[in-house]
Amino acid sequence: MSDMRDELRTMFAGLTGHDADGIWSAPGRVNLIGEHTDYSGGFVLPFAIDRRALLALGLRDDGVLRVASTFSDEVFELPVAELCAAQADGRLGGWSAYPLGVAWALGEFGADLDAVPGVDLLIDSNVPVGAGLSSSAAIESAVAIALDEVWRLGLSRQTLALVGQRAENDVVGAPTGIMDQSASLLSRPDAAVFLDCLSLESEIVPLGFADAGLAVLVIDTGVMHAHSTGGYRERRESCEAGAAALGVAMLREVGVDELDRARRILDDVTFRRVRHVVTENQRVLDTVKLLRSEGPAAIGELLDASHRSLRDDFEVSVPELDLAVDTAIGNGAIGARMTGGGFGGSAIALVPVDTVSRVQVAVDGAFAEHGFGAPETFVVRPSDGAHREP
Ligand code: GAF
Repeated sequence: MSDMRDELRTMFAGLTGHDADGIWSAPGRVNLIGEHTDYSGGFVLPFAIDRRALLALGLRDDGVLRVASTFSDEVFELPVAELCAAQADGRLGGWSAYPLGVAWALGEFGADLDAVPGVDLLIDSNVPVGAGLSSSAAIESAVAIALDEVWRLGLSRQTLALVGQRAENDVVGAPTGIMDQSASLLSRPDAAVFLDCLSLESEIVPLGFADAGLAVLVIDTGVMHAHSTGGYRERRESCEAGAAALGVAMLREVGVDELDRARRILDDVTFRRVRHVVTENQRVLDTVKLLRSEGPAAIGELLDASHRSLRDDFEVSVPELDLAVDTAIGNGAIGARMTGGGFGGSAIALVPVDTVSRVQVAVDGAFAEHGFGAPETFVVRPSDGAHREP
């Protein structure tokens, strides 16, 4: 991380002719459990990973917002005061939709975009893109905390998560929930964020993986996913339709004991979507309880059950994710599941530390045998949320 910071500082000075006023960073995340529950007001349990977006910022005195990155040659520039007009005419496109979308959304949450100073932003990231590890939320969250500080807005972390979500929903055009930005902004080292997506209350739940001799292995299938199109939106609509048919505002209000009634009222597909959300909410509560009472070695079966529910009821898994999960479990993982929105992306496996290599080799072999592209596998550590770097 300190190497990345030094390189970013040097590049920033080369690009702008002056030193950065500060460096901020925000992590990607994996979701331990609680998938496709956030937009139904449910429970989630993600944690930040040790892969981060990094942002160098310098104040300007001409009111202009200029964004560059280490991963694209495109540089975007416009007066801060023009953000609203640019958003209205659909000019905030490409990768700049993330940082500029956040700057615009801060205006929606009270920033006076006619009065705040201009800034130069240079963004770097080592969160893999399209892997279901929230590379976009990492960028949004880094921009959100940096601008909140230099524009002296004093917004809470939870409000900044809503700002990132607004950018994602209204500027990027992905109808996502609040989980990813919350994980990036609220996480603490060696812990998960237990978030109630209805009240937005959150608790930090210690994970204790290292003490239990466990590691979390990410298996990035290499199958790219996007949430602005297709399946994600459809699943969300099914949940909303299910809630309406059951006479509630959000599926969060439906308990496991109401599933028999739901089965009688709903068509088969909608019922299965609803059953996933309702049982997944319960699995999050059970996971938190087990983590607190028995520790992480006890949660394996809940992770496996979550995956089966996402595969069979919610139908957001793909063959590569199923193979990753089955192979990990067959080679010593105590639990495994897809993580994130699905339709590609990554699985996670909770693995005894001394079994990590065996699982990696087995997953590589299984993918080759099935003719799938080689996956990327790496261990992640539960890490700190967004912060200003020293
Ligand atoms: C994506 C979305 F961005 C989240 O809001 C969440 O819905 C997740 O998919 C599924 O749990 O990461």
